Amino acid sequence: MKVHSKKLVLASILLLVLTFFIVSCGLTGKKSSSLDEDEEQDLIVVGFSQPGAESSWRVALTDSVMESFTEERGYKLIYKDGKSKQDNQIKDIRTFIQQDVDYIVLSPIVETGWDTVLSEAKAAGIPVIICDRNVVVENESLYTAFVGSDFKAEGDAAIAELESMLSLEEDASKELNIVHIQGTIGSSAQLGRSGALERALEKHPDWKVTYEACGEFTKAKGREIMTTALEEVGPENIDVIYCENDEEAYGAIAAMNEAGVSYGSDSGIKVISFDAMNTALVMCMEGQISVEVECNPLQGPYIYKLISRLEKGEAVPKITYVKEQHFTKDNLTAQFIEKRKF
Ligand code: GYE
Repeated sequence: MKVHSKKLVLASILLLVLTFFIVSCGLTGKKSSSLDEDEEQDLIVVGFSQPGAESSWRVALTDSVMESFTEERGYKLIYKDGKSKQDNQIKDIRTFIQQDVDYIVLSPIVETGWDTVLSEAKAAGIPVIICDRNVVVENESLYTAFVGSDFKAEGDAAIAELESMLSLEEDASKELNIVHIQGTIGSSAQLGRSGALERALEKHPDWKVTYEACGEFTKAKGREIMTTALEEVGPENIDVIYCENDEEAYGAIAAMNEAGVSYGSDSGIKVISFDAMNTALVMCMEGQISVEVECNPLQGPYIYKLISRLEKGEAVPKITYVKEQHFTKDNLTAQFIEKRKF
């Protein structure tokens, strides 16, 4: 009997401890997970589709958007990198729709081919903000707003700077041979910047493009294209390199260094570039790059403002262009570059 009751007491204690353990575990587990869910439910979810990470400019855009949509401000940002393929971006948008995000922010790799997936987002009632590059769709109501650059204005600014530089030269009427390194074909950035050069060629019969290829906005491609251009047309037949972003300019400059070709504002080949990242601005200040047209990647705050307004039920402008300027070595100082964020 004695042994029996001892066993019984021990078993009951064990049971009690076990029950307590299970209940407390269950309780804390449930409590913390339901708290997380509550917190998560309060966050506004934004799906951000980037075309890739081809340039430091794009990394700056990603950072700017991420810094704007933080949990402290009540947002959850889901970031997706399309690895330089439109198909991947379309899949990423479909994933956002399945996840029932509150907003989609899309930086489209090219302008066309978005009608179907944007119709799906619209049918799901998810507002889409297009940023950086724009889209061309049959029905403008497929997206809520666009925030980004005026690429036509950027291209025109580059050409105007080049024209004014040439007008100061002694032999102002001489033929001008241009190497044109294009960005991703069909992207707004390429179309706007190439368009300005094309118009300039029509206006100046003595301007010629002696070599043209697509550099995909990367340094590696820029270098490859410039190496081939130097071999095929020769440095003596190149006066200007029109690079559609800084990465391509860095690549073209590397190719010229390798070949021992001189470049710069004062003598040699003139390099024209877009983005005006700080590294490139230093090169511009030092005279290695002749013209830098700014493309502002700090678009996060603009998108944040738009979404905040939409949250309040306010109307937003369909198009917002970010502020941009352009530079030559005459309007750059080290202090100015130091203060800049990109
Ligand atoms: O110039 C380039 C980037 O779309 C404005 O894409 C953007 C361009 C930018 O890769 O560096």
